[in-house]
Amino acid sequence: MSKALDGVRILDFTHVQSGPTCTQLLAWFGADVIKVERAGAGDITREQLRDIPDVDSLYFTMLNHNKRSVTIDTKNPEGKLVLEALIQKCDVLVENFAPGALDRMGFTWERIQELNPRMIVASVKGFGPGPYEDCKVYENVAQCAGGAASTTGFDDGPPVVSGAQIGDSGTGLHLALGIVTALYQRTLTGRGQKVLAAMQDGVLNLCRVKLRDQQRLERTGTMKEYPQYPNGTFGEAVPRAGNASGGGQPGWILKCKGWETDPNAYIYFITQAPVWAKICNVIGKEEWATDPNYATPAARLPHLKDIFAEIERWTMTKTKFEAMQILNKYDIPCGPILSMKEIAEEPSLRKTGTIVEVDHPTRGKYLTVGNPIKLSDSPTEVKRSPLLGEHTDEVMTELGYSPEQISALRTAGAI
Ligand code: CAO
Repeated sequence: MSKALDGVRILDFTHVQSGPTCTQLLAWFGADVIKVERAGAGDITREQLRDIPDVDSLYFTMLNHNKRSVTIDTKNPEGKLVLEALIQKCDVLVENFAPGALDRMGFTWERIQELNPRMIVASVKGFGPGPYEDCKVYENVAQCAGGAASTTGFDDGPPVVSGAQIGDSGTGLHLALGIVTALYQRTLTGRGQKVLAAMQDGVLNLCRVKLRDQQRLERTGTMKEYPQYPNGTFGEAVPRAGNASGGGQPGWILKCKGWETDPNAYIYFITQAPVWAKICNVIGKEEWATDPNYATPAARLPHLKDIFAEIERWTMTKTKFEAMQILNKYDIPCGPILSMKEIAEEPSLRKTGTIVEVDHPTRGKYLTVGNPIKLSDSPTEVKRSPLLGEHTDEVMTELGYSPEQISALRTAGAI
């Protein structure tokens, strides 16, 4: 079966996490992704957080599936010529170097356009144009600068960063969308263009509802679905809302049976208005369904803390899975807090290809997250990440270099 991005060639100049998540997605959709790495070392993540000595780390292998690896010294004059040949042959150049690094290498937008006017140049940077544009940025810096940290955590504690890599993987997703959109526009214009996804912007886009709340707060001085209402105080900026749902249906994380010893024996419980009567029946508080203090969403808002405490008395008598089963029978929205161990062992996720077991020549078998986006006409087959420089000769041959030329470039340290 064909793949959605068959025939698209990507010059993948990415490293660490944000850029590689983007190019991995494009590879899963069928693009030929040629990862250019520095000879001898490669992407720094190959050696970071290693669990097996001298073997590519899970950090690297889980972000670089379905790619080919070539090693080129792009600061070597002959290496630069090889890179020029690649630029002429590829459709997209994706990079997430520190600001200015590509220019310092001699590959400005103007130079790339000279070499290939159809080339799309896609970049992840920490910040867009402005006071911080020259700064290097990692995941948590973006979470802090994009509004996620100030709005995550509990009111009486410090800002908290999320385990979800919204700064890196989130921006990689944004960039991938920008790239396929630019490819589509190129079919009409014949021209390439620059695509920029700044990590601060990507995080802020995912925190859109918090900018909504900032404006609500400024207009009304309060937000009734926040745990600060009615007894706490609101300041000038959107506060941390603990586990409140952030939408119109109040929710909270509640203890389940076994919470004393299992840190994940919890369930997210949503008191969705249409099923309020059913919630009252399940927890044995039938009278709340008609009591004017509890019967309507507006009446419940000042009592949310007490309501969740009462519901928790019920959830603590059930495991999170028992509670999930019972509540779902009544269409009551809820979600068990799943540990990574439980997710890794979940058979349905294996069946859909969301969790995949991959074999690797030096590491052996390991688990990875497969393509979360499923296309019916472009199925994803997850292939192991490349060894450093594994495809240098293959790609050089495709570029038209003879074995003698390849050998000479190798001797010169260009590849
Ligand atoms: N051959 C020769 N040189 C190479 C090369 C190659 N194949 N590939 C890269 N290089 C050089 C670059 O030219 C650059 O050199 P100069 O600094 O002399 O211009 C250097 O290697 C790479 O630099 P870098 O500054 O990008 O790398 P770093 O480890 O110092 O910084 C990071 C890492 C992530 C902070 C920075 O790249 C960055 O801010 N990127 C943009 C934001 C981003 O993507 N952050 C997410 C990272 S994941 O948490």
